[in-house]
Formats: sequence, C-alpha cells, structure tokens
Amino acid sequence: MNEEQKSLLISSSSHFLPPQGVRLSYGTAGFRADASLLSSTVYRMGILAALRSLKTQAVIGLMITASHNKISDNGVKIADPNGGMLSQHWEPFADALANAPSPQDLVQLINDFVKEGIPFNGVRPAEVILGRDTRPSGDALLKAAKEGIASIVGAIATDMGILTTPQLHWMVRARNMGMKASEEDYFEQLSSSFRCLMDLIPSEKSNRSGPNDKLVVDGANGVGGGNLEVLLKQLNGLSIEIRNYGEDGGVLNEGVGADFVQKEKVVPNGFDSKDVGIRCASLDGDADRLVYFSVTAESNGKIELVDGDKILSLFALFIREQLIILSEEEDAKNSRQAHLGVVQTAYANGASTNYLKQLGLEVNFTPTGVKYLHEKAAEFDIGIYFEANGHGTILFSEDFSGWLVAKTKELSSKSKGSELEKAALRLLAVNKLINQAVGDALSGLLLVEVILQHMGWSIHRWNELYHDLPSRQLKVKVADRTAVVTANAETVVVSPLGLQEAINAETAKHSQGRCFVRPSGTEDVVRVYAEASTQEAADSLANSVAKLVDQFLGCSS
Ligand code: G16
Repeated sequence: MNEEQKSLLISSSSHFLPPQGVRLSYGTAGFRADASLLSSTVYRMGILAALRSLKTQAVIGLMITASHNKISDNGVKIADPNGGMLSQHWEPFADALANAPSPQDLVQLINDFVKEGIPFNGVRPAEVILGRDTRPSGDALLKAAKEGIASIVGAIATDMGILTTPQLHWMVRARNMGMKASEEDYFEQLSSSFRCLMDLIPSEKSNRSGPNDKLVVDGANGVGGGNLEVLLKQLNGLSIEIRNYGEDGGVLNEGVGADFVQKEKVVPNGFDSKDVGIRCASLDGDADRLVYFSVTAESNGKIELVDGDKILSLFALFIREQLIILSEEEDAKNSRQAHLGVVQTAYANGASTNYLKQLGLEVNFTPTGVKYLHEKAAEFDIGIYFEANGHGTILFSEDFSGWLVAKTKELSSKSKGSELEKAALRLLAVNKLINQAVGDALSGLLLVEVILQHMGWSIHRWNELYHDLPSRQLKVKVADRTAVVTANAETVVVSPLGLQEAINAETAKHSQGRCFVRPSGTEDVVRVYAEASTQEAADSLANSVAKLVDQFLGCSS
C-alpha cells in the first residue's frame, strides 16, 4: 500500500471512530446492532467491500439492512461476486476491521492484509454496488459506506437506491455474469419466467376462479410491498392485494411480517376475521423471507401457518415431478438422472423432514444461516434449501443448467409440445424465476403461486401435505450469548458444561420431544426451539429449557 493510500485512509477513517466498549461481530447475516452504533462499522465494510472487489477483480455488493430486526436496528452485509454471502474466510478480517480501535490500527491491519495478495494495481479498479432497505437510518449509513469505498484509491461506488436484499444480490451476480443487471431487468426476468410457467400449466387446471384465487400479502411495512406492486403490473393471471406497505403509519416488522407471523403464529396487523380462509402471505422487512398462512375461524387471531418447510416441500414435489417425466424419456442414453437434494436446519419441523424422506429425497442439515444452507445446496444438480422461517431458494448447478438448455433445444425440434419438452421448459423457467444468489420472497411467491395453479391446489390442500408437530420458539436475554457453543448443526450444546444434559432430561419428559438452544447471530438473545406431541407440551418444554438457559447463563441487567 503506498503512502498516498495510507494517508487517505488515516484522514477518512478519523471521521468514523468506533463506539467505545462495544464489540461487534460478523454474524449470521453480517453486522447487526442498534443503528446508532453502526456508522464506523458500515464505513469499514465499505473499505472491505472495495478490497474484496480488488481481490476478486469483480463487482461486490454492500447492503444496508437489518432485515427482520426492529426498526431501530440496522446492519450491513457484503455480497460476493456470485451474489452469495461474503466468503467465510473473510469474516475474521471483517471482525478485526470493525473492532480496530484507532485509525492507525485500522491502517496497520489493512496494510498487513493487502500484503497477502490484494492487487492494488490490478486490471480493474474496485467496484461496489450498494443498496439499502427502508429504515430511516439507512441513508446516513449508506453515506458512511460510500466514504469507506472512496477511501480506497480509484474505487467506484454505485448506489442502486432502496432495494430488497435479494435484488441487490441478484444484481451483483448478473453484473459479474455480464448480464443486464438493473432493477427493471430483475423485474423483467421474474415476470417473463413466471409467464412461461403459467403458459405451461396443464389446460384442465388453468383459468381457475373463485375466492380461493385471491392472495393477500403482508408487506411487513418494508420494501417488499411496493416492489411486488411494480412486479404485478407486468403480470397477468394473479389477483393480489397488498397490505402493510409502510406508508400508512405502520412500523417496519412491528406486529407484521414473516418473522412475526412465523414465530407468534397469529394474524399480522391489518388482517382479521374477514380474511378467514383466504390465502395470505407475509414478507419480512427486506423481502428475503416468505411464509404463507390462512386466518382460522377461531376468534383469537390464530392462523394456520404454512412455513418455509412447506414451501420447500411444495417446490420439491414440483421439481421431482418434472424430473420424473424427464427420466422417463424413452431413449435412455439421452436421459439424465439429476441429483436432487434438500437442505434444512434444526428448526425444520420434524414432520417436514419425515415427509421429505418419505418422498425419497436426500435431506441434509446445516447450522442456521443462509451462508451454510446455500453452500450445501450448491453440491447438487438441483439443491433446494429452506429455513422454517421462510428463507430459501432452489439452486441449479451450472452443469445441469447447461444440460437443460441443450435439452430444451433438442426437444423443441424433436418432440415439440410433448410432456417431455414441457417438463424441461418448466425446469428452465424455474431456474430463471427463482433467485440463484439468495432466498427471495418475491420470486419465491411467484413460484408458489404458479405451482399451486399447476397442482390445482388451495392453500388448505397444500397445508395438508403433512401435519406439523406442535412447536414453540422463545428468546432468552442473557449476559453473554457467545457463552453458548453448539455442535452437530446446532443440535447439541457443548458449552456451558452440563446444559445439554439438563436439556436432555427435560426433553425426555415429553412425548416426541425435541429441543435445542443456540445463540442468535442477528439479535442479542439465545434462541430456544422445542417440539412435542401437543402444543401444551411444546410450550412447557420451551419454557423449562428457557429457565435452564437463564440459570446457566444468568440474566443480563
Ligand atoms: C437472517 C439469516 C437467516 C437466519 C436469520 C435468523 O435472516 O439470513 O439465515 O435464519 O437471520 O438468524 P439468527 O437465529 O442467528 O438470529 P434475516 O431475514 O434476518 O436476514
């Protein structure tokens, strides 16, 4: 690093001193904290993003969002050249950068790091594209990120404005693949592939009508509602009403949104008994999560939740159906047995895992966090991953995508209009529709809608695929959540000693009991998940284990 670069970093970083007495770490989805603590961290992530761009000689993304967290929080995460999460190898550097106490320490750290192979005089300058969600703190933090990027000589920052998180990830991937990558291009890709799938719906099932066809979407008072509206203008065949845009005084993620609906299992604000029986969906604040629900006739705001596990099951059924058609091609030497795999976390309802296994699918488990699920799903020809909270997507390997393109071309001349050709075209359209970079509520919603029409299913028929085991999730505030260390995809606590044995003893008291605890990577809490044969038992198991967590770790003040 030359002297000009060092002095630019020293002078610029002196405007962004880190908060005293706070240690931040790159968690499940980047840094998250109260927004007032974040300007130095976001500035420093601007630097990191520019360095990552120099290292990879590709466009990098920087998103300012705290997704499902409360409105006063914010966060920052980096998207790698393929549109996925920042390489985990760089997370320790991100932690070190965020916590360097002075500008001098910061420059020293960067100097040491770049010696290990960051090409300051590479072929192309650093290039970072930025986006933010609708949080009021987003604008100032975005400026801090730009300052960070500008403190690397020659780096280019392009502000894409207010976006959903998946849009930013999609744009990074598209830019690096040499594809058109504007917001309009994103909408165009989603709408054209959706239309293609709609055209392939078996004729006896198209043109359904009736009350079941209307979908009502809760936009979490975030960025997703408005974007869905833009998308809808380019689509036919969907009747969607959007509520909780965030423009009518509603607060982001407060009593609304996918996280609230999935955890509390009650109707979000803006929904009531008039909606009984209607198909409803909730996005989260930055539209990277999606769950469905229907309001039940009970008067206490209860819902039937159709969570990420059920979305995964629906997608798996549809993909499997197309693969079976393709594998039945008469000319065996032309057919290809695609390797389909699914990925879940410990939060997946046990009933969903059983169901997927009964379908003959290979089910894999990873720790919580899209970065882990995505990596595992990428090992398959087609990998479907979903967290129960509604975050997930379907990945198609490059090799399989190439085969699919060639296959559809071959079939369009050899057997146009055949079931075989339709199955190949459907898979190709799913590949285009569903976000290949990260879980995306908007593309996921369009795929759910078209599959329900393809199957001729109502939300109730879909929900009947299997019956969830009753479950409960709780948060426990403790003095130091990092004291909880887990293993085996977060199903076993290895520290503090004795906690796992105590959890086992509680779990054994409940029929079909299953329970685990883990530190959240996005909120300052320990999460408790419990499952059992009845709701009372699941509640009681979760409450007992929450007390154990409190005993072992002590309540924070
Ligand atoms: C993020 C991650 C998800 C994770 C969730 C909760 O979601 O992307 O993979 O499930 O946080 O994580 P934790 O339990 O560690 O707090 P989002 O929608 O907030 O970006």
